[in-house]
Amino acid sequence: MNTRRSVALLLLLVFASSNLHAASFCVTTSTELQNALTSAATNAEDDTIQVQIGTYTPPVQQGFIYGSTDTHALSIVGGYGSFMGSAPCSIQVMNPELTRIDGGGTSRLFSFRPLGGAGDLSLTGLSFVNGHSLASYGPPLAGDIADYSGTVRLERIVVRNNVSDDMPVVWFHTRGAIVVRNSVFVDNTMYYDNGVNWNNGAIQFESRVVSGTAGGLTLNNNTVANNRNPLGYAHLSLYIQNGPIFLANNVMHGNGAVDADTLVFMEYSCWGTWLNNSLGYWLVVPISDHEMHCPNTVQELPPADPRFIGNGDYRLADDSPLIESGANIPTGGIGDWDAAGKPRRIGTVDVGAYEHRGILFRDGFE
Ligand SMILES: [Ca+2]
Ligand SMILES: [Ca+2]
Repeated sequence: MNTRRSVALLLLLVFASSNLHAASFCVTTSTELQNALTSAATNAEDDTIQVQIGTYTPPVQQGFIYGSTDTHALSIVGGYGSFMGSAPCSIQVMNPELTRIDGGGTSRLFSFRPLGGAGDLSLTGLSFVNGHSLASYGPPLAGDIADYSGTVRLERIVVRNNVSDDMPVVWFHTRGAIVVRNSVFVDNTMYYDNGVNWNNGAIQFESRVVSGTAGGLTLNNNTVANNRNPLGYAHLSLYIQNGPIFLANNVMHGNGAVDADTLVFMEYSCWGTWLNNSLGYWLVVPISDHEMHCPNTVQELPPADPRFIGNGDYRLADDSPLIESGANIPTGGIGDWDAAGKPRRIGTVDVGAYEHRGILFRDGFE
């Protein structure tokens, strides 16, 4: 067999094998979305669900569910559309606000519930809004996947104006790693106080590796602001067990205020670097007697009002101290797009989920 033929055969095999183990869905209605999740949960393949631009109403009370024994990966990506009569999902835009999971103030929104597995689970380019979960249904947006060892990736998601009557508004709990970038968690309310402060974050990410050093938390370029709890707490809660924690270019502001905007809980060990964050008032709280230093490096921006535009607009005002204040190449990277679906970096990357467009780019010049 000559070299050219063997390369062609190899390519054919690569395509054939990838097709054997990957399924792709394009959904344009709420029913199609849940049906795709149900199929993905049992097909023993890696899945991508492309979600057309629009508003999706979750099943009453319980929300959309991926309840699975499938150990493969699942990626759900919003922003798809058609153009000039082309097929659905033939083009993609990056703005997460255009593809909305909307609970209408009565339902929770979405949950990952695989019983185990190691494929990555990801949500990209989606908004989760107006969710309301009652006590027996759990958080509006959740991945309670305590036996899962894959990586959870949240990229360009917007979580806004949700209410939880019990537990956090957003809660991911896994034995794997969690990576959250360019995402917005704002104006959410929780009514919850079980007396355990690590379990009282409105936005809560837990990476609990039982042994070894896999897993970990990476949060880069997120905005977590104005989350409230009339019962006392509403901070960002990060729980790390036997893993590293990397925080870069995040802004946390106005989350509750009884204890802190940001609380980090470490059990057994904690390392990593924190670069160029504006964490508000923050605390690191040990859970056990075995902690190392947490983290190795902290370079915190000087405390300052982040100066959002205001009235529910969490982009940076022209005089924000967070403009041009980020770290360009942190561990975990910054991605290509900000939370408005625009290029992530102009000059030096800004702190928070939104890149300031600059004077030149105002008034329709974009
Ligand atoms: Ca699957
Ligand atoms: Ca910039």
